Parts: sequence; C-alpha cells; structure tokens
Amino acid sequence: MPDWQWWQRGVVYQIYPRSFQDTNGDGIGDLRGICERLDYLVWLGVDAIWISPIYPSPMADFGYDIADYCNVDPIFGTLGDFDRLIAEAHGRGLKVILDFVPNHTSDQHPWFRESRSSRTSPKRDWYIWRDPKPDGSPPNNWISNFGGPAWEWDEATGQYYYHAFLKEQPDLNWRNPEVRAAMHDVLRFWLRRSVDGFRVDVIWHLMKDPEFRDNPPNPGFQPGRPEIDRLLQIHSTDQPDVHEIIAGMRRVLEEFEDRVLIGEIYLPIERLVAYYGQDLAGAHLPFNFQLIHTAWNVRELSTLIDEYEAALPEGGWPNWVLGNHDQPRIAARVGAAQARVAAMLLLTLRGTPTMYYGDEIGLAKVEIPDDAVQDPWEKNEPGLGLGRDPERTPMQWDSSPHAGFTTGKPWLPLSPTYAECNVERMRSDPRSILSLYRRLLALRRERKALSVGSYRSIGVFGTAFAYERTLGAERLIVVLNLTHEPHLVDLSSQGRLRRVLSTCLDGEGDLVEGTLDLRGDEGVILESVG
Ligand code: TEU
Ligand code: CA
Repeated sequence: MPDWQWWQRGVVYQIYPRSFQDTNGDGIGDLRGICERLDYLVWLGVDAIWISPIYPSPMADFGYDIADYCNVDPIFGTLGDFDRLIAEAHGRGLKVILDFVPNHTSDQHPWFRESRSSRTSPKRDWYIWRDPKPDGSPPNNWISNFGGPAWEWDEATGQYYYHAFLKEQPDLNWRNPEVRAAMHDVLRFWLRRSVDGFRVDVIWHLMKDPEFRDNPPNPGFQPGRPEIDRLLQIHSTDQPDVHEIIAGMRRVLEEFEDRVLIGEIYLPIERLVAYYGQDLAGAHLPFNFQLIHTAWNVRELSTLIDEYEAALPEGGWPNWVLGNHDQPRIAARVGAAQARVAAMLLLTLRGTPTMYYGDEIGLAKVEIPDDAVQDPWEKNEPGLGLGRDPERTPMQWDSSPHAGFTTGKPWLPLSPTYAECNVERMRSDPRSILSLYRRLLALRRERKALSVGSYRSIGVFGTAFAYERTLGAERLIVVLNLTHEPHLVDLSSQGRLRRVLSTCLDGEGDLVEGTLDLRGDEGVILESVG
C-alpha cells in the first residue's frame, strides 16, 4: 500500500482570523484567539488549519492587500504570537497552512510606493505600468473583479497601473525575475518558521497576456451579475505560462520536507486540472470549487463527481471544497437539513476535504444591515447580493454576550440565533450538526477507505445517489438523499450491509438487507459485511 502524505489523508479547516476568537476586546479575532481554540479543533478532529492573511495590511480587502509579506499585522498579534501558534499547533499534531497572496500587494507596500515614485524607479517594472491610449483612455478593456476599470491612472508619472481587484491592490509583474526571486524568499521566510504549506490566492491570475489584448464580451452576460462577468477573462487570466511560475513556487517548497501547495482556482474542471502541472510539478491541490457552483440535485452532483474523477491526471490527488470566505455558506444555499447531507458528502468523497469555520455548527447567512457593511465588493457594486460579509461573521462559541467571540463590539454582527447555534450548546447535543461533523471526522480517520480508498459510483436512485469507497478488504457505501422526501433504495445487488453512520445519528449497527429505507434529508454510510 502506498504511503500517503498528511495532506492526502487529512482534513483542512479554514479559519478567517478576524472572526474566529478575539482575545483583547477590539472585536476582531487574533492569533492568540486561534491558539486558545486549538483544543477545540483537535476535539473536532481536523488535521490542518489554513489561516486567511495575517500580514500587515491597510485592510482595504481585509488582509488580501499586503503591505509587508514577512510580518504579522498588529491587529492579529506579533511574529512571536505566530511562532507560539505554530508550536502549539504542531504540539497537538495540527498542521498550519498560510495564505500566500502573490498576485498583488497593497498600494502601501514599499515596493509599490517605490514603483510609483518615478518612471525610472528600479522597481517600476515590478508592477504593470502602461501608457494610455492616444485618447487618454486605459490601455485595454479589462475590468476589475470588484467592478469598474482594472486600470488606475497615476497623475504624477502619466501612466496607468493594472489591478485585477481593488485599486489599492496593484498587480505584481511576475514576468520580472526580481519579483519571482523576492516572492520565493517570502515563501522561504515562512517555511523556515515551520509553516506546513500555502494556499495561494488567485494563482490562475499570475500571468497576463503579454500583448494585453482586449477581453471579448461574454455573450452569456445577464444584468444583475457582477460587472466582471461582462467580459470573458481569456487574456487576463489562465495563461499557458502561469504553469512555469507555479512550478517555480513548488520547487521552493521542495527545498523543505512535507509541505503542501494549494492553489485557489476558479475555473471549469477541464482547465482546473491543468494546475496539477506537467508531471504533477504544479499545485498539489488545485482547489476544486465545483460543489459550491453545482446545483444541489442528484443528477448534477453525481455527474460532477464522476466528471471530476475522470478528468484528474494520473497521480493527481483530488480535493473538495464546500465553502470559503468568498461564497455564501452551505447552510444558506441548501438549508439546515441538507447541510448535514453536504457534510457527509464532503467527508466521504475521495480526496482532501476543506471545511470552512462555522459550517460545522450550521452557521447560515447572517443579514448585514447597510450601516454594518464591511466588504469593499459590496460597497463597489451594492444591491446585487455580492457582499461577502454574510459568510464572514464571528464564530459562535457559547450563549454568552457576543457568543464568546469577543468582550467588545464584534466587527461584523453575530447571527441572531447564536444562543442555540453555538459550539457549547451543540457539543452537548448528540444529534446536532456539530456532533455529526465530529462523528464523520472520526470515522474518516478510523476507516482509511473513506480518505484514501478508491471511488466508484453505484448509481442514482430517484432522489438519492450512492457510491462506494474501497481499500483492501474494507468496503463502505455512501447513500445520500438530496431531497426532503423519503426514498426506498434498492441495494440488493450490494450484498449484506450494516449501517455505520447516518446523518440522523441513529440506527447504527442495524443490518440492511435488500432495501434501504432512506428518510428525507438522510445520508447513510454502510459497510459491507460479506
Ligand atoms: O478571491 C478571488 C476571487 O476570484 C474572488 O474574488 C471571487 O471572484 C469572488 O469572491 C466570488 O467568487 C481571492 C480571495 O479569496 C478574496 O477574498 C480576495 O478578495 C481576492 O482573492 C483578492 O485577493
Ligand atoms: Ca483582537
């Protein structure tokens, strides 16, 4: 049997640090807060934490605008706090993955200040500067991901600079070898501090068309969609030479042992799988966001899983993501009952699952009053429902004021349901979604077939679908009902089966012969008993 890497067997848990645990009453989560909650994560049963950016930042995009890659923002703590967090996490067997944001810096980064100081600055070519068109307009038609033009005019030096996101987030020029070398040193800085890997922000954006050609219009554009959708991003992203850049990062990680490279990539499956790289020299895990975008029904989901499995390159390790800080929460999308089915799906598919903090307590959409909006995207394109604040609200630990997150005023509101929807309450309820997550995580650790076993689709049964996970003599069958209606599933061709775990958290050990009586919103894991 092959040796599996920790990032193949393990489960990743994303922490949005502003919202996990505050320890100094400023209403914003911090590194000491994460440290205090490590025992919870061990109890829950995850293997690695990925922490969204903690670096010094003006916070125009809440840390995705970095002013110093090699330090910690005072809001989150100090480098000393970080070292302590790493030591405490490692002491508990938890890996720590940092967010690496190489596509753009803050406009307050010393590199950009230098770059914009004059056309002859030694760092001018570290960013993407272009002359205006003869009529003074921007060099091409590219649009910012957060709305408006992607080019910002710099009066002092008479050129435009490119920013795929906010104008406070100028894009670095990865064609410049000095930029590559400087960023590789950033990776080494954190790798030497024993970081176990990186989630690389917008990795498919790093290279742009060398000729900066106009993007073509998107024929499928619908009013009400974000402005970025007006154009097909074919020249501004996903360029063939990005793979050499990623391979370069990977080589830096290979200077160290056992580190993981995860890439954030919003692309359809056939283009996504290219990010494993030639000879698998690219990202270990190109994030697979398909569960987030696929309609929640049995046909689409079962087809998706088979298509993804079939598209993987030989030796490429699968992964699945159910939510993150940019996407509506799973419980908001599919409802509380199906969120439990989604948990079973995520934690029984082949490949590395990534969970998003708060999903384990079934946190849903939190309404954000107009005067509490924080997200710059919502501020730029209001009223379209693009705002990401509803999925970034504080973690709910207990029923005390502010849910135990802070003693001060939380930076985003808590869910009004926090008195019931919190870790303390749900821990003591054996039927809660939190208990279900914990059971699923424990089972996944105990039954290796669930993490590293092979995957085979069994088929669609009305409103349910089933698949099999096998490793050696161990054979588990997962059956998921994607509707509220009960359904009888004929499993007579599957031999004798025993119930191992249900999303209803009952019926364990019962034998299933022939027909499985699946309740509405129920998922069941069965084991083969000969
Ligand atoms: O997100 C990249 C990205 O493409 C998202 O903006 C996405 O388009 C949007 O949220 C809807 O799907 C990454 C980070 O995760 C995000 O938080 C940052 O704002 C962005 O990059 C810029 O760094
Ligand atoms: Ca704080």
